[in-house]
This record gives sequence, structure tokens and C-alpha cells, in this order.
Amino acid sequence: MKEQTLALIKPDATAKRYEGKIIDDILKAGFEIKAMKMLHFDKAEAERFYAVHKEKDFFRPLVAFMTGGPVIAILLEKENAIEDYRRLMGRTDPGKAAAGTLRKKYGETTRRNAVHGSDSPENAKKEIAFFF
Ligand code: IDP
Ligand code: MG
Repeated sequence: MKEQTLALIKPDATAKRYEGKIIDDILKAGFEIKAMKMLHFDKAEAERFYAVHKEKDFFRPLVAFMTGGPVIAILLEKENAIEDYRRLMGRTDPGKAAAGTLRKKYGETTRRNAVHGSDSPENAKKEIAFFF
């Protein structure tokens, strides 16, 4: 059954003009783009999007990073989209991400790691509703 997930291209990647390459990789991996928009998070929006991490020590710098430039939100559809997009994205730390993954190719650091992807059906539903 087809499934939907939410991807973000983060400010480090848009600053480097990587959005075209990232979208191309996503399409070549078999995902369909059902909706897409570019926006600039304000502080309250970034805090709300990453609310699950509000107690973490990386939360403040994460919010500062995510409000530092434009992001692109993409609604993706494919069989097994959530898990398959997480695999395409690679591990949180680009240094530990597998060869060929988006974070390996385009990420810089554990914080500035180019892309986001929903991690469960519940969160995919919430994150899709956040943008679309
Ligand atoms: P994920 O994006 O791979 O699902 P999460 O643990 O949900 O990883 O963390 C959300 C985002 O917070 C990461 O993508 C990254 O930008 C940032 N982050 C996570 N852990 C760290 C850390 O240890 N140091 C700095 N930033 C972090
Ligand atoms: Mg996560």
C-alpha cells in the first residue's frame, strides 16, 4: 500500500544550492512528490516542529539552525515511504551515514545534516499536517 512521509531540505542544504540534487535523488529513488513548498521557519514554528526534542541539549542550537535560512517541505508518496526515505536519508551523523545516502552526500555535521524525514506513521501524519 502506498504511504506518505514528510521530508525537509534544511537551511544548510538550501544555502549551498543543493535542493536540485536532493530532489533529483529523491525522484530517482522512486518517490512521488505530491506537494512541495519553500518557507522560512520562525522561532515558534521551529520549536513546535521539533517539540519532541525540547528537553535535549541540542534543542536551542537546532532551533537557531532551522531558523537561519529557507527550508523546503516535501510531501512524498511511495510504497513503504517512511522507512525507505529514512534509509535514503542515512544516519543523523553524516560521518556515520552509508555511502550514497543524502546525509553522506550533502550533510556537514550531526546538526547541519541537510535533510529531515518522518520517523513513524504517527509523526508522518502530524508533520504532513504541519505544512500541508
Ligand atoms: P533524525 O533527524 O535523524 O531523526 P533526531 O534525533 O530526531 O534525528 O534529531 C533531530 C535533529 O536534531 C537532527 O536531524 C539534527 O539536525 C539535530 N541533532 C540530533 N542530535 C544532535 C546532536 O547530538 N548534536 C547536534 N544536533 C543534533
Ligand atoms: Mg527525528
